[in-house]
Amino acid sequence: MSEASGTAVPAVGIVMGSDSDWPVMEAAAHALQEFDVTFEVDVVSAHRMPHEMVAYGEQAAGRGLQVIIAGAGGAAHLPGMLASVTPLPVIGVPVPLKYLDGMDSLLSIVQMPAGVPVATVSVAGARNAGLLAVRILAAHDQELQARMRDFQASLNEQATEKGRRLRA
Ligand code: RP5
Repeated sequence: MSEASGTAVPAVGIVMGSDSDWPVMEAAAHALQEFDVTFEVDVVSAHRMPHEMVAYGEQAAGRGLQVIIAGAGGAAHLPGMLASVTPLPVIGVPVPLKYLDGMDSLLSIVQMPAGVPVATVSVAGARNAGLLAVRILAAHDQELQARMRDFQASLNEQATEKGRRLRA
């Protein structure tokens, strides 16, 4: 799945350690689609294809990507290792596996050493990863920022309506 059209460079790179992460990670893609943000999707395993992983991170900014969303489960080193070789913002998504309820993934991603930040979302929080990427891009895109404000207003309306129903 890729929204990148022709030779145009997408704004966001969504990568994951395995295709088994996709059922969690596709929510990031859907969030980006809602805002018409272009993206690419790939498997870049930190442990099974380390050289390709480093190459992806080293080339990302030069290719024109602006944000990387990286998801992995278990010993989830992909987001942190990408952050170590790219100047781009990296958003980490802890993918829950069969054991430990995603705590292993969460702690592997969130406990980064000072100087190498990864913006870690909640366990299986790929939708928020996509929305955070939109916000980062919107900092220098007034039209995108306006759409984010509209989205936030819609959340407010939905929450307000829930209270209205409860009170009725
Ligand atoms: C991690 O190992 C991947 O990110 C995935 O969450 C996990 C299991 O991978 P598979 O064995 O399903 O390919 O690196």
